[in-house]
Amino acid sequence: TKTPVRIAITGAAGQIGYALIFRIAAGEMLGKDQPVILQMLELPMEKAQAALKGVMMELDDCAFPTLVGMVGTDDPKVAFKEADYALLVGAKPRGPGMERKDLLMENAKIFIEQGKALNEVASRNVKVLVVGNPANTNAYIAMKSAPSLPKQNFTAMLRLDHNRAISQLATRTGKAVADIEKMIVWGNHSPTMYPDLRFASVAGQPALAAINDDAWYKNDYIPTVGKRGAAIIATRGASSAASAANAAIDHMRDWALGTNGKWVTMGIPSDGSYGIPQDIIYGVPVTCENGEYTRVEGLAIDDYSRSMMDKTLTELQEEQAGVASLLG
Ligand code: NAX
Repeated sequence: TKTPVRIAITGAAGQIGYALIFRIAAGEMLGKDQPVILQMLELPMEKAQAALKGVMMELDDCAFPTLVGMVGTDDPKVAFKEADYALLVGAKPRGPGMERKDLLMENAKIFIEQGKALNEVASRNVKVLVVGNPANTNAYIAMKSAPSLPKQNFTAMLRLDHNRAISQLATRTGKAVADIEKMIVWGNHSPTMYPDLRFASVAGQPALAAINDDAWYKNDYIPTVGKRGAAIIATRGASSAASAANAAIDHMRDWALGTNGKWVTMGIPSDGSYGIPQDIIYGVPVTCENGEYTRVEGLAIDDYSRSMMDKTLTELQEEQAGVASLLG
C-alpha cells in the first residue's frame, strides 16, 4: 500500500470546497489506491469553523476507505504542515461597492500570508493550485512570498476555461468531447483569456476548418468561453462550483499522474517564452509526466494571436503593478 499524502484545501467550507473535498476523499484526484490526509483551512469566524466541522462530520459519515486522516483549522501553518498538495480555494469575494483594486489588495494579503506559511511548513515538493480569484495574480503573490520553494510548484487554475472551450467546440461541431485535442487557453483567468483553436483538432480534422466560420470563432466562440462564468451566475443564481471543483481535480490529477501526451492548460510562471515576461502566471498549453508539467514550446504566434495574448498579458501586468507595493 502507498504512503498517505497530505492535501491542504483552503476555503474548505465554501461552495467549491463542498463540491471538491468529497471527491478528493473518494480517491478521484490521485486514485483509489492512494490514501489521503485532508488538512482543511477556514476563516477563524465561528460560522466558518462550524460549517467546516459539519463538512468533517459528513466526511466521517462517508467512511471513505481512501481517507485516512483529517484536520480542520484556522491556522495556515497547521493546514500546510508537510502538505504534498495545496488547493488554495478560499479568497475574499467582491463585496458591494468594492473596487477591483480593493479586491486585489485584500486578496494579496491573504496570499502573502499563505505563501509564507507554505514556505515555512509545506513539503519542498508541494504542488500548489490557486483557484481563488484573481487566481493568476494570487498564485504570483504566493510564489513570491515563498522564496525557498521552487517557483514551478505554483500554478493557477485555467482548467475550467479549458474545459469550457472544449465543450463549446464539441457542441458546435457535433462531435464528442473526447474527439478534441490540442486545446489552448492563453493568459488570465478573466474574460480577457484567449481560447486559441489554431492547433486544435476535432476527430482528427483541424478545428478551424471544421468550424469554417471565422466570424463565429472570433465574435461568438471566444467571448462565450470568456464570459461563461458570468453566464453561470446569471442563470444558476450562484457562481460555478461543481464545474470549478471538477476542473481543480482535473488539474491536480493530470499534474500528478500525467496526461499521456495530451495538451492541457495550466497557469504557470513564465520562463520568458511566447513573449510573456518571466514569472507572470499565464495560461499556456502543457503536457504532464512523472509529476511535472512541460510547456508546449515553439508554437507560431500570428498577429491576431499576438494582440489577444498581449491584451490578457497587459491585464495581468496591471494586476501585478497593483500589488507590487505589498511584495516589497
Ligand atoms: P465561497 O465564498 O462559497 O467560499 C469561499 C470560502 O473561503 C468561504 O467559506 C470563506 O470562509 C473561505 N475563506 C475566505 N478567506 C479565507 C482565507 N483567508 N483562508 C481560508 N478560507 C478562507 O466561494 P466559492 O464559490 O467556493 O469560490 C471560491 C473562489 O474561487 C472565489 O475566489 C471564486 O472567485 C473562485 N473561482 C475561481 C475559478 C477559476 O476558474 N479559477 C472558477 C470558480 C470560482 O469563481
